[in-house]
Amino acid sequence: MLAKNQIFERNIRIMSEEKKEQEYGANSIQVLEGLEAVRKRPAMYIGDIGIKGLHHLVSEVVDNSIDEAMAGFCKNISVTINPDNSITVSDDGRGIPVGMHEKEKRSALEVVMTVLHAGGKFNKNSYKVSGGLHGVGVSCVNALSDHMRVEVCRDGKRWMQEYSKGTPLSPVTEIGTADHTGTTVTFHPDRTIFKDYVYHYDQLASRLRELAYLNAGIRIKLTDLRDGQENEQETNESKTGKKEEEFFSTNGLSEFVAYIDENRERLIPQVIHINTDKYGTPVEVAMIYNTSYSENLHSFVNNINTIEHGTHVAGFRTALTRTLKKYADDHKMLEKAKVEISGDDFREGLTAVISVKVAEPQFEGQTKTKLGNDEVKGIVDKAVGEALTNYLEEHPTEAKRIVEKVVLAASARLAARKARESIQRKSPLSGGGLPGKLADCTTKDPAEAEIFLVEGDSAGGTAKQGRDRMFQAILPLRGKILNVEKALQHKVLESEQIRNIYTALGVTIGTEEDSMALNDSKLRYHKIIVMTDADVDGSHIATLIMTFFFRHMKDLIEKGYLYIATPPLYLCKKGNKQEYCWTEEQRMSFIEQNGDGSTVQRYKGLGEMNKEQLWETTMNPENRTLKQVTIEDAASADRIFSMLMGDDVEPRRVFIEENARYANIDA
Ligand code: 0RA
Repeated sequence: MLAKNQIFERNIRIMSEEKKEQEYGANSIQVLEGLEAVRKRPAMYIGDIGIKGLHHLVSEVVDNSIDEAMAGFCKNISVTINPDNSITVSDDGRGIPVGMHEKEKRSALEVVMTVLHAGGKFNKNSYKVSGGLHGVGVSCVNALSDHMRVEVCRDGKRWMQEYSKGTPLSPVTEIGTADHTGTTVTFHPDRTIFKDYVYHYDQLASRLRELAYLNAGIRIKLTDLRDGQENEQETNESKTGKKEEEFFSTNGLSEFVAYIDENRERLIPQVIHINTDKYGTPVEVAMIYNTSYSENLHSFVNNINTIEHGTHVAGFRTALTRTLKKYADDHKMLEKAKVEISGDDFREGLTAVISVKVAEPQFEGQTKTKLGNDEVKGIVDKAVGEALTNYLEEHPTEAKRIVEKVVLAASARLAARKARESIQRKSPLSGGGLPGKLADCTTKDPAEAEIFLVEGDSAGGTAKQGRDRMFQAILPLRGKILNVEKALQHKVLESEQIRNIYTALGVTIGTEEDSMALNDSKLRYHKIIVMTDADVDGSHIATLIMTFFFRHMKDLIEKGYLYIATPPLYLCKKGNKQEYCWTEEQRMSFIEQNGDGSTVQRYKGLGEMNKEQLWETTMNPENRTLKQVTIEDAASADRIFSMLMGDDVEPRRVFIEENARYANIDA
C-alpha cells in the first residue's frame, strides 16, 4: 500500500505533465495508480518494450474482438496500420456496453478501457483469451499509447471516448447515430516507451492468418496504409507499403495444416480433420503425413500458442500411438519389422495442429505456455482415438502407407542407434574431450561464454586471432553442413560437423526418445553465434545451421541462446576517415557527406577482414550487432524452413529475392 501522500504526489506529477488530462482524469486516483504501474514497468505486462511488445499491443486489442466472435456475436474484424504507425482494430460485435457501471459510477466503456483487467470480467465468453492469464487487457494498451480513441455503435447510437496514456480526455460522448453495432479502437503507441515503433506487416499478417485458421468462419482483414518510403526507421522494404489481405478459413485447421505443409510432399492425399466437442471440451485436430523425417506439431489453447505443449498434446500422442499400433497389429503389418516400434516412430513426417478450448486453463512451464489441466489429456485421447480408428478403417490404402512409414522409421532409428554407439566408442571425445578444431575460451561460466560457429577455416583462423579469448570460443565449420531437413537421423549423427557442434556445446547427442530434450546444465555457452559471409552462400549456410538448431535443439532457440553475427557490407574511406557500413543507406550517406575521392570497399567475405577489423565490426560486444534468432511463430518458421531446405527451387528463389539482403528468419 502506498501512503496517501505518495499517491497524491504521483497524481500531481502526472497532472502537471499532462495539462489536458487533468480536466477529466482527476477524478480517479485508483485508475492513475493502476495504469501508472503499467507505464512504469511495461515489460511486466506485455513481455518487452521492443518489437515484440509493440506487436503484442495489437494482439491485446484483437483478442477482445476474437472473444466477441467466439461468443458468436462478431463475424468481421479489420486491422489497419495507419500512415502514422497507429493501429485501428474494428469489429462488428455487440459493442462494448456504454451504460453506467454500478460500482464504479461511470460508463462501463470507460471502466473497460481504463481499469486493469476489467475487460475480461465483463464478457461472458468462457473460453476467452483476453483478460485471462495472457491477455492483460485493452487498458494496458491504453496506458502505453500516447493517444487512444474508442468508438462504439450500440442501440442505434455512436459513442466515443479519447485517452492519452490511459487517462480519459473527456467523458463518454454520444456523437451520432448508427445502423449497426460494433467497436473500433485506434491507438498510437507511446514513442517514449517504444523505441522501435514501426509495425511489421508480415508479423501482424502471420498472427491474423493463424487466428483465422483457428476460428473458421471469422473474416479478418489487414490493411497497410503506410507509404513504404516515409518510415525513417525502415530497413526492409517488404515490411511496409500499401497492402491489403483478407484471412478467412472455411475448413479451419485442415487448411492450416495444408498451408504449413505446402512445400512438402504428401504421403497421404487428404488432411485428417477431427472436430468435436462431445466430451465437453471443444477439440480440433488436423494432421497429415509427409515424406520428411521430422515431426511438426503446433498446439493451441484458447487461441494461445502453447509452445511448451502440455496435456492436450500428451493426449493426442497417446491416442496416435495406441490407435496406429492397434491397427497395424490387427492387420499383421508389424511382423516384418524386426524392431520394437516406439512412440517417436509414429510421428516421423507428421504435421499436426491441435486446438482446444478450455474454460479455466492452467498454464505452467517456463514461458507459461504448457497446459496443465489433467482432464484435457483424456478428452483429447478419446476424441482422437475414436476419430482416427474410423479413419483408418475407412482408408485402408492410406493406413498401409502410414504404417509402412512407421516401420521404416523404426528401422532407421535402430540404424541410428548403432551409428551413434559406434561413433561414441570410436570417438576421442568420449573422455570428455572437445573437438580438435575448437578454440575454447578461458571462462567456464556458461552465462558469460560465447561460441562463434564460423564459416570456413580461414575466417575461423582470423576469428581465433581477433577474439577475446577470455569469453569467446571459436568453432570453424568447413563447407556446408548437412541438410538436416532431408537427411535421415543416423546420417545427421554421422556428420563430423554436426558432432563437433554437439560436443563443443557440451550437449549429448539426442537420444531417440527425445531428440529435442536439451540438458541445459551442461550447455557450455549461452550465446551461440553463427558467423557467415554476408553473401548468398553465407546466408544459405546460416540457414542450414539455423535449421539444424530448429529441428534438433529447439529449446535452445526458445531460450534465446542462438544469434547471428552481422559483418559489415562495406568499408568507406576518405583520407584518414573510415566508416563501416551495413546498409546501402549508410554507404550512400557517407558518399554524400564526404563527396569526391571517397572510396568504397565491398566486403564479400569474412576472410577479407583482418583480425582487428573483424573484432571491431563483428565480434566486439561494444560495437557489434547480434541478431537474436527467435521463434515468434513456430508454424511460420516451420513453413519457411521446409521451403528453404526443400527440393522445390521456385519458392526458394522467390523468398530469397524478396529477402535479398539477408534471409531474415528471425524477423
Ligand atoms: C463486455 C460485454 C459485452 C461485450 C463486450 C464487452 C465487447 C468487448 C469488446 C472489445 C472489442 N470488441 C468488443 N465487443 C464486445 C456484452 C454486451 C451485451 O451484452 O450486449
